[in-house]
Amino acid sequence: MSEFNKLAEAVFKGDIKSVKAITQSLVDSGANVDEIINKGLLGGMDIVAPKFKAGEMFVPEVLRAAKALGNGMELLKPLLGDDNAGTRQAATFVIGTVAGDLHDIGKNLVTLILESSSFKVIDLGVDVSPQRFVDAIKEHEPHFIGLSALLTTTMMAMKDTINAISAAGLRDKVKILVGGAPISQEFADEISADAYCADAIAAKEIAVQMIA
Ligand code: B1M
Repeated sequence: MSEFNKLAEAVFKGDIKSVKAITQSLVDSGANVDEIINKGLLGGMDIVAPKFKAGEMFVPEVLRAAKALGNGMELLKPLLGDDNAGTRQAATFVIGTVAGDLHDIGKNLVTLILESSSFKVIDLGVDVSPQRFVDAIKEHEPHFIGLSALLTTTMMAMKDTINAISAAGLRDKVKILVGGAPISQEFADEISADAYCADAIAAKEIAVQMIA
């Protein structure tokens, strides 16, 4: 079994000690950080997903896996290099998972990648109401709003959020980026978001392009 597979397996098992040890040993051996994230840490969630769907894994076990993944990401955070920090120092990003939705692993990953690229990120957490996004725009005057949704039932809360931002007269003050497993480019267009982000790296790259 490769070290990446061992790391994925440790995430799946929620074995924090092994996740930290294998992540560190991959770093020490010079492995590519993107590969450690994608093949190792997120590879673990790829094992979790079908088992959770099939009812073979339950919420506490999934949360343990998520926690283990987070511990691995924390070790990698200082290594997520910044290629062009100067241009982004003033760019603020308000991010949150929309109302009714408690999934935050993807959002946290996006936050980590953005912070590592010198964006100032204000994370509103999960189950964030449209009004809280509106209030955050008024308070922080961000360049970007990031909306995350993982459930087909909460996708429409993205639309509600964008409508609330428009109704508050703030739509032209922010770029709205959306992401999450059920989200697509078509859906982003339908709800008049400014961009769809397939993953955390895409979110960073799109935001960088928008402020260039
Ligand atoms: Co949930 N869950 N879950 N869950 N869960 C899904 C989403 C599901 C597809 C599993 C399944 O049945 N196949 C299914 C949704 C089905 C549907 O809607 N059609 C589901 C369900 C049904 C539920 C519950 C209803 C289960 C229940 O209680 N009966 C419940 C809902 C709770 C709620 O939110 N109200 C629930 C609960 C949970 C847990 C609490 C156990 C846990 C969440 C823990 C946590 O987040 N702290 C959980 C998990 C872990 C999952 C799966 C297994 C994994 C999600 C994940 O973290 N993926 C998931 C199955 C799946 O997605 N295949 C599932 C890894 C993560 C890195 O990827 O979030 O896609 P992702 O993020 C990516 C991109 O999408 C993008 O970048 C990220 C990194 O590259 N991205 C953005 C995401 N947000 C972005 C925002 C941006 C930009 C990019 O803004 C700029």
